[in-house]
Amino acid sequence: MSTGFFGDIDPIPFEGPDSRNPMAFRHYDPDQMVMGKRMEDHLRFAVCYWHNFVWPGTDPFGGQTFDRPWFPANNMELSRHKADVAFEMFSLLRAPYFTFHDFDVKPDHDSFADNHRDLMEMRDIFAAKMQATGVKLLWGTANMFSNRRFMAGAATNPNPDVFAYAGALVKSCMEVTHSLDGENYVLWGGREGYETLLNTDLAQEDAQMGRFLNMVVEHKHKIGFTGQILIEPKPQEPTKHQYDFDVATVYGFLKRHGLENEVTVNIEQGHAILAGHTFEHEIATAAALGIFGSIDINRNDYQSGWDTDQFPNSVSEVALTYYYILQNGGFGAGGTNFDAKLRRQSIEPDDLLMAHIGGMDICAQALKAAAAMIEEGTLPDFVRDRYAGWQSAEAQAMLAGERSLDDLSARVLAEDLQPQPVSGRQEYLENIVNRYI
Ligand code: XUL
Ligand code: CO
Repeated sequence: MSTGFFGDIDPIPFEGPDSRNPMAFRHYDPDQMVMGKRMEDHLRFAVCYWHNFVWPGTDPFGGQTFDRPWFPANNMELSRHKADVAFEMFSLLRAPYFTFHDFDVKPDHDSFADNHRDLMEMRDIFAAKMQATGVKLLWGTANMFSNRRFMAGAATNPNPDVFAYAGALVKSCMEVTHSLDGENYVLWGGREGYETLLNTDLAQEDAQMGRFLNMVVEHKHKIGFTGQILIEPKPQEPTKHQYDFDVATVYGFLKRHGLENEVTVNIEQGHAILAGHTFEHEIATAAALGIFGSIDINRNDYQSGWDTDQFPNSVSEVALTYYYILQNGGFGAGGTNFDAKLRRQSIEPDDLLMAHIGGMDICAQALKAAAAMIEEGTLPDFVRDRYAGWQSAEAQAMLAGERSLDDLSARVLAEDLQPQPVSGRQEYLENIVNRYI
């Protein structure tokens, strides 16, 4: 039954590239086969709860701009109405998945028991709506950064009682995720970081965060949750120095605490930009380290140094995103989550729909471009050929630890080795990419 929030509207149809209908997909055709797999199964789109149904349009200089019938959602009746509209939007967009924090879906209370009771009620409501609509849960997560109890961190808080509270909250949220057949559980280190070293013990906070994540993994196995545990890196904001700075930093943390085979990463484009990386750098790094998990596809503005969470709108950027994801075998349990929000002047209900339609179309177009690059083969072949020398017996012996610096020195002298530079052909390769955009 329609809530009426979006007016009288049908699920968004696919009309093809020539369509001028703003309420139609031009590239996202869920059933279209790409490299032997349905587009929907490649992209695994998820729509997030928080930016669409919770964020009121505030910025540092101004308050609410969105006028939603469920605001302020400080009671269960409004929260239930919010859920009705949320599932209506997921269905209209034909998005196979959604994502949420506990905090997004119910009123916030001081008492853990009150929060838990409301979360359980929403879990049951979600279960019924998921059954009715076929929408699935890509990941759940706990908000451990909005309430002031978490202002000095959750797992890394100097107060052990906050650590305990955070542990209890992750237990609830992971169990809810598990009972809704969620395919992943995310931990974004919202306030796991610091503002000033003058009040911070780095070694102590690292030990706390390592133990906390080990407890999360232990609990996952205890309850039989088979989804991925994902860490979402971000270099700063809200804290000045976030501990999960980027993929490489997270990998070091996982290694240090014995978790590199248990935890993978949810990489967000905007966070990569804040870290001074490209998105594809972060994806390729995670793939190389064996910890690629999932993505948040929202981008940042390149001029402003904060997290603007905009919908993707550049095919050339996103084509490289999917190129490296496809090269790594595609998503397993992960997917493409729109952790993206409207600009605060986009106040109409259909702005929410058009933002996602545009973002999904950009991703679909980018996926097709990436698949074409792989199928044509020049780019992957070039990289393979560039390293072909490493297939020789001598090179393999160097790599396998069978040679010392003395051995290398002896051979370089004996053979009078004078290696010759070879062109990296960057412009040629960039021209090939542009053929597919
Ligand atoms: C914050 C962010 C979060 C996580 C989930 O920058 O990206 O929304 O994705 O907590
Ligand atoms: Co995110």
